Amino acid sequence: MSVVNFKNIDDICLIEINNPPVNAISAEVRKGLLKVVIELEKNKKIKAVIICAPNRTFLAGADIREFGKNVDGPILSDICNRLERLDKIVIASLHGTPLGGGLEVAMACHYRIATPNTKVGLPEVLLGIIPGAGGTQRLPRLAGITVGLEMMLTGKHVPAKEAKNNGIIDEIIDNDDTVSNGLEVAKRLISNNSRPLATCLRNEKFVNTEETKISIEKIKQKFALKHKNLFSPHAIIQSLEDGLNLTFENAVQNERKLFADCIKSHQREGLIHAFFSERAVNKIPELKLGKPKTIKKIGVIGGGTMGTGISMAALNSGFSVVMIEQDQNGLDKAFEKIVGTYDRNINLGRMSNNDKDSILNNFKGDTDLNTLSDRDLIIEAVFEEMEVKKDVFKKLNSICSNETILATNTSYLNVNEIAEVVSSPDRVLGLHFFSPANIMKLLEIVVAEKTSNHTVATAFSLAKNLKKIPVRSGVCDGFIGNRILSKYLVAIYHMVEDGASIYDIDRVIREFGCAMGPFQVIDLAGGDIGWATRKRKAPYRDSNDRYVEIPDRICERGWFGQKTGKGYYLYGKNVPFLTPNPEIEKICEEERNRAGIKPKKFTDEEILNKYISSLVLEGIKILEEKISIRPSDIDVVYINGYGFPRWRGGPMNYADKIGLKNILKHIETYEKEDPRFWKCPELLKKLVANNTLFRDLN
Ligand code: 3H9
Repeated sequence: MSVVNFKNIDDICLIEINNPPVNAISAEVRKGLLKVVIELEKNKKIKAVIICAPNRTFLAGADIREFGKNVDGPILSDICNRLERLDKIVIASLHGTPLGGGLEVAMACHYRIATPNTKVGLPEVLLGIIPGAGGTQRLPRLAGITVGLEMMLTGKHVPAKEAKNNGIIDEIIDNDDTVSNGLEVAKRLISNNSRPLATCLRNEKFVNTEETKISIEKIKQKFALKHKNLFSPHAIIQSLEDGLNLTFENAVQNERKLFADCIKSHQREGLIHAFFSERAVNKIPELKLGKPKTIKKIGVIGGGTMGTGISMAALNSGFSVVMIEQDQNGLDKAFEKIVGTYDRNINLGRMSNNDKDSILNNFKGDTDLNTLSDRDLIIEAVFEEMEVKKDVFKKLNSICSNETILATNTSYLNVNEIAEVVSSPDRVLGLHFFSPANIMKLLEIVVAEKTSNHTVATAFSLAKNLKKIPVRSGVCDGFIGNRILSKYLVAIYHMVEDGASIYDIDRVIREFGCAMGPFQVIDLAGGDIGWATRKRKAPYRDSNDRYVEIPDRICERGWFGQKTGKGYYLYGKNVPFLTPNPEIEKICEEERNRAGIKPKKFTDEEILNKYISSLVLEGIKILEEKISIRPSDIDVVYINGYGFPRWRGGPMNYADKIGLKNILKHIETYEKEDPRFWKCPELLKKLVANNTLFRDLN
């Protein structure tokens, strides 16, 4: 069976596309589609054409694996234009997720029908490209310039009802059979002698007026900050703006040129790497061997920031949650925080009072751990102290059945040690959520020595239900994310003690594309957190390791960042954003003097090289120790948990891009200055010697 099949039923031609899993428009699909279109151009009997894809979804877009490769085959844009020019009524019968090129094919058809659950969108911007098959010209003609631009600049998936209201879909049919829907509508349109107007000819919503200019300007301003480092959003706006002054044919050609520029860009490569990496996280050995258990009832121990965030994440996905706190006061505070978050969402129009009530119906707070005896899964989020955690797990061991999965939300502690206190450690694992846990997508799934395949499979299935991106990590201090974070923070403090300015470091890392500089992050999270970790580790610290005391001096003054109004920056009602704390530089100078260091100047390039090299250095060690299965998992952690620019594809992908040879050269140079900290991993030397990349290990 070919990927594109067609049959004529009387005067109707039914085209069915079948390219699993998501009917991506590969070269084969384009060839098949063009062949049918050429047949139809010659056929005088056929009056209507239906395009559908009766498996999982209508075409979900171009086959993005082909981007950047030399692939033969007709251009989708040309096929769309020929389809639109056919002298028959062309109907797209949609279901699933007609996205990108899929929606572009549909918009080139003369009439669009959809099942109620269909979601449409042009998500190209998320991949660093622009719609390249007429999307920037046809969408605004159907939905208007403002709606069209918003859709293209956010990449959001629009539900059928909304798509119908704004003119993208003509009819919603409450029947999942897209073939019979298509046939019914085709027969009706033929018998009514209707001939819907081709999209390219609809100009009423696509006019170049003063009002249009103002609307576009408003949208540019709205997205300016979000898109400041990106290339493709500006190309989308340009394509649309240019189109207002060009004929449709020329506008589509212009769009192709802009599309080609995007395809060549590093941003496209980085974003597509991120897309596939986020799907690769699920390819782990345990999922082949383990069978997920059904989880309905969740227990959360601890009502602090993490406990409330995890509870909301679970509640939002329909789980029943029991939260345990030490006393009623703790429970009241936690409940207040949860209700406050939902109330804010109601005020922002993101949910209704009814939604809030039904979510909170699934929530119960208690001070008695025994209440957790009926839970399928319990997540502990108590104080980050080994003995405290062990005590909780010992109690859970006697309260819950051997079937209950027990998870710790520790960020650093040894999950193997925690598991030892439980009679069946196969059901113990780490579920490391990131704060705020109801928002952040990343979930590190920490597999301990004795964690069973079933437990791991259950955790991955839970992550899917929570709409999180799970990444498998082995056990080590800080797992994947925090271990790398600890390393690069030390590298950064070394730089500061050597003479670099804290504010230059933050600026350079922001300019690189990170959401925030590391010192901003410390101020946001609270300097006391890192301080507590440093104190915990102090007894085990090797006296030969270089230790910079600057952050301790700052914490000793009670300056923990935003929550104390002072940290590396100053905070307050009338204090402008990113106002440096004027006393910090003095503390740095004193510490440099105390350590006998003669400060030197750092260029932006030196700062960036050291930052990236330290990230990659620890990433490689994590691979060598098999804490992470593949480099792309590290990328996913850094993009989704630590604000690393998605368009750079993550630190390991970025290292590939700038060349592992260069990373090796930097690390070997730094190793001469500080051989303990910068000891060069064998894996890096091997990769460079073999001329291979991290990508080859994925
Ligand atoms: C475009 O169309 C440009 C146009 O303007 C044309 C210009 C000429 N290609 O996500 P899932 C794979 S740009 C290749 O787990 P779900 C995916 O890797 C494109 N492969 O399923 C995975 O493979 P594996 C615009 C693709 O149900 C499998 O399909 N379109 C593509 O959670 C299942 O995917 C988009 O950006 C693709 N386009 O979600 C849509 N899409 O099993 C991107 C998916 O080996 N796709 N795969 O890991 C999506 O958003 C989601 O995949 C979708 C399904 C919502 C469709």
